[in-house]
Amino acid sequence: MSIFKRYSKNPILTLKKNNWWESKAVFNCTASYDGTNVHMLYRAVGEYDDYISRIGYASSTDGFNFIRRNNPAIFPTEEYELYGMEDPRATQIGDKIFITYVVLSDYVKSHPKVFSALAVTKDYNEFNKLGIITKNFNYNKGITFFPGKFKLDYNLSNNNNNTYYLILHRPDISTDLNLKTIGRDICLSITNSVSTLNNSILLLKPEQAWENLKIGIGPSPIKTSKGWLLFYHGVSMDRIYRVGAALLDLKDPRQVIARTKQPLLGPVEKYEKIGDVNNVVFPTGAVVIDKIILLYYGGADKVCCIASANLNEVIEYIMKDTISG
Ligand code: BMA
Repeated sequence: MSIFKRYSKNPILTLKKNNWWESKAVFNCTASYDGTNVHMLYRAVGEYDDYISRIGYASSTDGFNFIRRNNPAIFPTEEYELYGMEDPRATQIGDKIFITYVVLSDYVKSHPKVFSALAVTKDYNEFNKLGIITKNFNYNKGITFFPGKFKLDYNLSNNNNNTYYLILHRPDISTDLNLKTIGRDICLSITNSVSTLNNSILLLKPEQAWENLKIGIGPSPIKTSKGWLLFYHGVSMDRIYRVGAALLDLKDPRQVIARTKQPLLGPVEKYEKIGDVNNVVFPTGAVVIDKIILLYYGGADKVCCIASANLNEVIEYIMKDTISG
């Protein structure tokens, strides 16, 4: 039995036939919570010819019932966004929300490169686009910031006070990593600039059969008394997307304290098994309200869903079902 319970009214968002930009699919939703409202951004598709995605916005006072905005929140305006924007991931840092998203879809044949870009907002109304942040890599998607800067024992010559942004990502090549496996791992970039990812270390690599093809980061890490709680997606060789989790050391998130052996959630329900891409549970958002984690995920590249669990029980579970410690 899964520790996460699917919301009985899943899916919470489905396509809107009469709204052109979200008339085919809405999925892979991210979220932030300001103490009153849960703000959601989600990937939306309105046609299959070019498969260009836009990002929609919805808000909720209880985390379950969302009111959608009619127009896309983030849509292509820059040259690098010409082929759409996919899989937003939001992180609150100070009074700003940092939103990463994938640009130049790999479904667009003429654009083999896949980058990730950053936009910043304070209110989910105006989005300040800061450009591509993965220029050092040929292919890099699934980027999530840690919520805040870190004081770490790590020497970048241009940083005097040793405080860094920590950014989780998945590069395919590695200029400075000496990785044995390539394009399958979650890496951690330690940087004092949000505009370029570099100085990466390998954080997690696939360990179990259900995540053997690749793993990729999910929502922004959640701070708990036992460590940083990290959800990620793991893809098996037969391309089934499931959810795994890890705990990282609070003071030094380069240290992995524990990690699930078994997936926490995988495709079971029809809305997870059948869609535009079958058998996908793809988590990109998480908020904690009254010690309950609400995990937001895309089902089969078609709909947005929620699964919830008690925060302490999830942590206990990960510590028990662990592959390192
Ligand atoms: C990933 C991304 C996600 C998608 C998943 C499953 O590579 O493209 O947007 O949900 O594949 O198709």
